[in-house]
Amino acid sequence: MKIKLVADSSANIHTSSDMDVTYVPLKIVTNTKEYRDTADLDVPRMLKDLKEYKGKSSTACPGISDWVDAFGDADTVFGVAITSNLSGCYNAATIAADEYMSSNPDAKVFILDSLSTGPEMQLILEKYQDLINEGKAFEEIRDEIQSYCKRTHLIFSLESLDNFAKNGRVSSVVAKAVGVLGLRIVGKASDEGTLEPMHKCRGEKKALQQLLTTMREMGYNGGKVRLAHSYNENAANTFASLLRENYPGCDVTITINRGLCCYYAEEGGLLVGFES
Ligand code: X90
Repeated sequence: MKIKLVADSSANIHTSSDMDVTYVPLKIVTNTKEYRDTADLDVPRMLKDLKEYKGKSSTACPGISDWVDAFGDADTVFGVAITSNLSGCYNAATIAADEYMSSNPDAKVFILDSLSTGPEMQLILEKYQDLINEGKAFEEIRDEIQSYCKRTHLIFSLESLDNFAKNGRVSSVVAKAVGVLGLRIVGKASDEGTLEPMHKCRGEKKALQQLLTTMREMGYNGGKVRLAHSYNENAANTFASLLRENYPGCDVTITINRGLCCYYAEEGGLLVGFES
């Protein structure tokens, strides 16, 4: 029996070697160019291009056939998609799942709406992999992953919400309040899967302290943490050390955001996925 794990590219972990995940790329689009968020996308180059580019840019989710292609010839598929409240990705994935199951009557497909993105999706994929390795049945895995994602969370520190505002995914009033030099917004993925700003912090050090406080308030007590940064290794390393000082032995790893997350989290952004 062939089991497959699939996720859209906002999960960021194309480079991970211990998990076999098939990625369905989102796209970053300008009037002159289209960047597919695949494993070989040169993200720093894309960010440089976008900085120089004066026109409008946006993103696009994968289509139904992209998901069906990712399912390949698997008998069992487990997947996870970026929040359905900010993207059409999950919707396309569920239509693809229905199509796949009607043309392969023995196949089973389950796609989870993460109501989140980035490193929280990474945690979910790791959990799927553990459950598969334990040899659990499809239905058990489907139920367990749904309870697991109730105790996974995503918080972030961002320096700019411009691309969110330009694409109508937060109000421009919220975005303007953040775009002040040196100010960072600390917030979370809400229960509905939208961006919820919580605190304005002056300077990175304060933002990192606030992230830790927010994690605690949300029930963090030494569980797994996955950090993903947009070329801000310093913030990620400092935050990882802060965590280890406070929770000795906690399991923290660091990845770099891929195209989609880098586009929205923008330079300096830090995303924190964690278990409560
Ligand atoms: O369908 C599309 O075009 C994709 C739209 C994606 C919009 C959200 C991207 C979020 C990237 C930024 C920081 C975390 C925010 C959390 C909100 C759930 C990551």
